[in-house]
Amino acid sequence: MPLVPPVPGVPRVPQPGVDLAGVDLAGLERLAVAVAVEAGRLIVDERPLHVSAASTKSSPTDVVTVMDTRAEELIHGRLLAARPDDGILGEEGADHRGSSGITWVVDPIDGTVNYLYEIPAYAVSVAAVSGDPRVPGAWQVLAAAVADPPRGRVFHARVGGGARLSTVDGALVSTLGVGVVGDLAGALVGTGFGYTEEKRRAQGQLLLEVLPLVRDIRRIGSAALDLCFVAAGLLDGYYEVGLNPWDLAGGWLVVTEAGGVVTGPGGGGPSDRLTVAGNPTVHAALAAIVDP
Ligand code: LIP
Repeated sequence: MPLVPPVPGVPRVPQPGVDLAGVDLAGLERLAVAVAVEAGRLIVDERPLHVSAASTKSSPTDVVTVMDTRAEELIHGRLLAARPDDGILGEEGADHRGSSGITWVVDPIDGTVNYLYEIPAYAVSVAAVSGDPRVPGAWQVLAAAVADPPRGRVFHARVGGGARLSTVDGALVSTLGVGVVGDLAGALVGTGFGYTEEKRRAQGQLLLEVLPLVRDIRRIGSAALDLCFVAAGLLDGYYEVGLNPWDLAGGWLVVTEAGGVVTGPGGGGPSDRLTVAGNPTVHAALAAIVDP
């Protein structure tokens, strides 16, 4: 018996062994929202006049700024002060295994290149998960927040609690629901690309398969926002190869709590090998192309 009742049409990653009965899901969501909003304020209000790439990671285009690091340090500190027994896995190096069975998966700035270029499409993603997010298919998101600092908004959700868009001051903007487009030819589809030549060649080949069959493609530059835009009906579908757990964790739950479907290879959990999202109809049609 799954710990969380299944929702028809929404594949659930096998439940890792955390008994949700004792978990304050609403409290986790509140904490995720508070920390994501505070980090969002930091990266906007304290942005140096000239942000530069402090260093690069997987390739010369995979940049990290001083603000990525500062935001992750803030998030790490706030979460462990509130919940010292939890684990943390962050894009900029936080990797702390806790004892509570809950791990926070954090992307301090998702859409770093957009942030570097002052393109207003970046997010702060903070998600509480059960299981081990380092192992594809062995974890599930319990509560999450994706702050959209340029717009002063935050997407948030908890298992069984629905998905919402609020202002950073806590006012509800809307309850989220995926779009109703019923066929791929009418679907606006988001995607993204990795940072290495080899990955991009493969991603380009896959795009050649998808592009002729959909309404249009949008490359927003933040997986967290892509997924939240699917939840809000601003995109009808999204797929990407090469995401890290921190890119996708927050948006994954926002989509499924908004009535959408998010899967990875073979219909399992989303992973670095593949993430596909959409309303159930668009998701199925898109997955048939990108996950034959
Ligand atoms: C980004 C992802 C995006 C992907 C970019 C990049 P980052 O994450 O959110 O979907 O297409 O290449 O990986 O590196 O800005 O945190």
